[in-house]
Amino acid sequence: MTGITVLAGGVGGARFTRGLLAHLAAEHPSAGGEASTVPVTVVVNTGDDMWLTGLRICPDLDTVMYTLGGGISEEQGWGRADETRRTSGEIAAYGAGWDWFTLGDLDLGTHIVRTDLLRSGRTLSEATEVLAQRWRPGARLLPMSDDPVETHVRLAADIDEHRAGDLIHFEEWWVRYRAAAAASEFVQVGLEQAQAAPGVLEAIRDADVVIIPPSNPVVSVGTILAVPGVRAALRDTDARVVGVSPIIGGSVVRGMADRCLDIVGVESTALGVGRYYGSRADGGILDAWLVDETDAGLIPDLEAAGIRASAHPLWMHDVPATAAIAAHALRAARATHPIALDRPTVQNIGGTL
Ligand code: FO1
Repeated sequence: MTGITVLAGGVGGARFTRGLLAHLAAEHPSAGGEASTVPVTVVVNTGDDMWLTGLRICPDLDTVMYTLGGGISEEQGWGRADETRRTSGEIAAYGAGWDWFTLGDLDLGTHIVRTDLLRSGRTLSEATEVLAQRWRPGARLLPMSDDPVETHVRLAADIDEHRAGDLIHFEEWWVRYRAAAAASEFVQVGLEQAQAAPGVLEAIRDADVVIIPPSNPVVSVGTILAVPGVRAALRDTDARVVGVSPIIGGSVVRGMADRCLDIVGVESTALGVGRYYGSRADGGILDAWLVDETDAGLIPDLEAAGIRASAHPLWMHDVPATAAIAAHALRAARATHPIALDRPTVQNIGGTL
């Protein structure tokens, strides 16, 4: 059994994967130490990554690692629980770093160790593996690439010290300007030279199911899809590819993904995003698409676009609600194609190898 691969960004992807792991632990419990017999790989967006005060910051990798490892700040969705900000206060007092981008004291521990590993010659994949050994996320975390790829935003108007036409890092646009600064395009700096990280293309090609969680379709999922080889792997895989809409009832669930969709000219609806991903029959990536019950009226239009859609409650209120969404996603995969998860394996019937 080759399991499930999730292509995730930050908060939405991390929370969805937490629910998926809870569902699998309940449905496919393992006799051994692992929670379930179904291996899960999370391919994580690294386009939000940056160098800041000498440290390599990987927001989405850390959000997934902390969320699955139990260290996340639930109210923020990012960063650590029980965080303090003494060191970032000192950094700001020197006029260094970004005073509008908070690096908590506990979080800095992760950035310092990761940067130390990178400076000692480890790849981002190797560094991620070392950090994950402490957090035991219950899934394999793979950066989409070990090569630096940074999403930048081209400003459409002067703002502060920036001029129209300038490129600023996505995190400055997202955090300092709350995605409200006029912008004309996203530019993934370094993408052409980037290679998929070891194991990423195999994790897509060999999976039983690939899930596109409710992450930001443009700067998170879109960036992963733009890594050379990823779209081809999605086209060629025998896995069923199931997406979960990040838009419910015409508004984004959290974050400001609608601002990103506007910039790339995609309608901020479950139909718009479904079409943006496209059906595999038409050269897109979806075999199935989950929309919220309030968007059930969009299903005829989605079907007309060749996208097999179904309506379910998609609010990730808590882990059980998210586990139910994951169950619907796996059922949608089975509906399009019998998958290995259904076939009883030795472990599932309590036997031992
Ligand atoms: N988001 C904010 O809105 N404000 C912050 O100060 C902030 C700091 C931060 C530090 C580390 C980190 O891993 C994430 C951080 N984020 C912050 C969240 C980040 O902008 C988002 O998680 C993703 O980049 C978008 O998905």
